[in-house]
Amino acid sequence: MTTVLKLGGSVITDKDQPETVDRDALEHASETIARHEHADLVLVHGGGSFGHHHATEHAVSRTAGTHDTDATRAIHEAMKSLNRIVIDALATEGIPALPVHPLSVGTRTVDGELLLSTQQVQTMLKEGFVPVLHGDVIAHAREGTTIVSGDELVRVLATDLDAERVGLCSAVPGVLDAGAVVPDIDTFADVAHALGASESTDVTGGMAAKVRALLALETPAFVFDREGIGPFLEGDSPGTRIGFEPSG
Ligand code: IP8
Repeated sequence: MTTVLKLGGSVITDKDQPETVDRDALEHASETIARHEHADLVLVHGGGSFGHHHATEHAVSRTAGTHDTDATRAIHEAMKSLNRIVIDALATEGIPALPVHPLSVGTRTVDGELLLSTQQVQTMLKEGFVPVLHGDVIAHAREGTTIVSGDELVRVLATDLDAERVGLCSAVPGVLDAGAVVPDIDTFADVAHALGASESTDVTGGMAAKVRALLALETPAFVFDREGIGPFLEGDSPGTRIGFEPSG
């Protein structure tokens, strides 16, 4: 049973301080994953203060591209640095984590559709590794390069790998409406009134984009904070359940 878990950039970095890791949060997440079943687990992490500041500086988003190689490399290298730090933290806890860089395995069509090769992820899983992907820049037909968010990667991975559970660990304990966690979301209209813009620099749309991406899945998806990682990996339903009604 494949599980896809995204560690949000706002969980593992200080989003307001350029290129700053939240070591305590990253260690907590790594320890929690190590203590739970992590066979058949795919991890994805977001950009946080590594990707988003560079993307904003160079005015690159999911739709607005660049042909500037230096800008593309700056964003990609920042994300690779964060990925290395995440992999190291996981490895310290004994998790057999391996990097997968979307720039090298994904592309966007002229219509903006994300195409991602997942054979390497599937083989890694079969061989007992934990693949770790990350938000990145990718080549985009007629745009040069654009940003691919971790949420988009989660969506494609969940579909291609036929994942049974998807979890997004974010800075908040679920999707919030007036400060309270919304337990279930079945349509975007349920929460449209509650989803404002993300407060920190985030070129990929914050919680609204997250909810839309998860609604597109035919897989139970959950949004929770760091305290939800353990319960999620144990098969519980922490935070907000989005878009799929579990049958039992
Ligand atoms: O934090 C964005 O990924 P996200 C990645 O999952 C970059 O939206 C490079 C800004």
